Amino acid sequence: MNSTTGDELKSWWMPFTHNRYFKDQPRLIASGAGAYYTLVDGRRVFDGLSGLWCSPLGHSHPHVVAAVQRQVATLDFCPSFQMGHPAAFSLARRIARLAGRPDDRVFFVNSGSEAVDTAMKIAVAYHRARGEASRTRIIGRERAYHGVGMGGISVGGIPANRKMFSSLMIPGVDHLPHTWDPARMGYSRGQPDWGAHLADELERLVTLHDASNIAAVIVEPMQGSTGVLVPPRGYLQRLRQICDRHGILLIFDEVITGFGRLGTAFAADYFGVRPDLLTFAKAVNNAVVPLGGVLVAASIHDAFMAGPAHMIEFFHGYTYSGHPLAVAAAHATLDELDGGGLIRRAAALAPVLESAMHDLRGTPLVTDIRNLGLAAAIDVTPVPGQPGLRAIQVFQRCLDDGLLLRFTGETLALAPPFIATDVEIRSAVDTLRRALVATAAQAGQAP
Ligand code: PXG
Ligand code: PLP
Repeated sequence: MNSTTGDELKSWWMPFTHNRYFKDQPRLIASGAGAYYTLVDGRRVFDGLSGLWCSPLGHSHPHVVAAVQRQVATLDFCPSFQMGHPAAFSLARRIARLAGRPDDRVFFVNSGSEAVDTAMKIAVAYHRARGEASRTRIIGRERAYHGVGMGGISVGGIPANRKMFSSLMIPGVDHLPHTWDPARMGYSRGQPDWGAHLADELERLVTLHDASNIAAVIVEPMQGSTGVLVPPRGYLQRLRQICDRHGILLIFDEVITGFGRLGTAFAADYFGVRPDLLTFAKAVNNAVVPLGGVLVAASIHDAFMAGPAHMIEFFHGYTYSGHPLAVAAAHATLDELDGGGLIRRAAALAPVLESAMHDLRGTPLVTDIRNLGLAAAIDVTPVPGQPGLRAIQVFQRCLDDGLLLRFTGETLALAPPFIATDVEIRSAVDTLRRALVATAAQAGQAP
């Protein structure tokens, strides 16, 4: 497939990758432009997952490229402990306004994992600052992905990410059940009608642990990484009500949903639910330079602003918080997403993706189809005794046919860039259909 030899590939221990399988059959990308990658062998593939859910403008967008090039030649780094640069302040204000929460504050970090760990620390420190130091417990959810920091895997709900590290994980965590039940919500278009009552499990956990010990609940408004698990109608509203009743903070992890994936600036807008803390990363700057952050309700921020003014209020931060290149890329990205109307375009494309994906119903191997905004997933019948293999087979056929999508477990996910056309989206789904039919035929399971 390319000229890179096994020896040249050996030194990089790749993240979340079957390293031996990959290095045996490497899949290497040489360049990206717009909605397409070019592989090292010259083939062009449609980027059906917007990078890793993070490149809504496609690749090497000229406005973003120019902004980063200008910035690196002007101010390549600025310490953010005790110093600052103007564009980071204006970016924070811009994000708070985009969220419709102009008085809220933004704490910058460099990834979704850091955003999650930061939000957890803010939640616990906030209660302590208000004299409720016993509120330390954080409630996560099964099947959740909140990154790979010690905090994130603790509240996360992916067994493989957790099982090696039980002694390292933070204590005092509990989990809500996930909301996916194929028997009751299979093939739902958008939000399933069934399942709002699953939020009542939070009441049960509050009774068990007592509200006075619980700091926060963290959920992805739509679970992205584990396969586009869409919240049942009314579920998030009910979580909000229960949190309010018991003085528990609600954290939305919007690392995937933030900055337009659902056709609104944030999932909080889509669902009409206001979280106390909101984590973001990825699409905020089209993933051109690592950047993440936490949007913090003004009242939470204000609780920290006690004590003498020359004292540090929150002992937390990263060397690269508010990095000038990341900030420059974010300003340019927001010009396009918001000013340039690309979030509206994502909303307009969502029904195209929904209808194309649901037309796959009845295609060999397909066992469920889910979608929300410009994100969708199908589940496939596993190869008996070899979990995960079927999705890899379908993924590989798609790649060979010019489509890059995402596989995880028995799920294949599509989340195209917002610059994609409706023709490209339908064509990507057609490629997926061909791959399913061919994979089934080879396995002797054709209809
Ligand atoms: N929270 C959520 C909701 C995420 O989706 C993170 C936190 C962690 O972000 P960082 O920047 O630390 O990776 C994520 C990341 C996939 C996939 O294909 C998803 C993520 C990352 C990589 C791949 O599903 N989500
Ligand atoms: N380890 C050492 C020895 C450090 O000096 C620092 C930061 O100064 C860190 C880790 C944390 O690095 P970062 O701020 O990039 O998260």
